[in-house]
Amino acid sequence: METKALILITVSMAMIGTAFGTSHTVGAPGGSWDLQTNYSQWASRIRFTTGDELQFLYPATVHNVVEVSKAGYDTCNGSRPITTFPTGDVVPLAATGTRYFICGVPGHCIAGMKVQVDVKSKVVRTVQRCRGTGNRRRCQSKIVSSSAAAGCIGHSTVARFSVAAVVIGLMLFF
Ligand SMILES: [Cu+2]
Repeated sequence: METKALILITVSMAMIGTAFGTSHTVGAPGGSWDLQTNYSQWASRIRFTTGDELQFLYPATVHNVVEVSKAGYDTCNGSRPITTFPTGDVVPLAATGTRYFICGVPGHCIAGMKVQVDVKSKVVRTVQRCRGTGNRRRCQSKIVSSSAAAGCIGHSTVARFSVAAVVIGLMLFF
């Protein structure tokens, strides 16, 4: 019964971990979607994973957001947009791959209003930490995404714990 509950908790936590991504405000902190921010520097500090979203904050009278191809990004040409975002823009990063965004207002992309985002797949794994031995053994499962620090527990330890958990689970079920 306890094991069933534990497995249920682990599975639901894994699902929650995958469902909720991070919202990245473009240029933040210190900047937004403007003519001052260095976006290659901004993007280089962030690991974008599937399920995340981009939020572009800007006055709609001054700027806009146009998603373009790599060619459109390189040449600052927004004439054949993939998607145009007129205002208040939240862009979900659903799939892996590179996405390119520029400001479509003449002169702004050339001046630096362009951002390239590499979306990686989100790898979620479970880390189990145990304390004590025998009847006093208490274990705690924790979901960590691949972007988070692994801490002091190595991959092989994690794998061994997972195998042990599955074996114990099967023994109790059958
Ligand atoms: Cu602009």
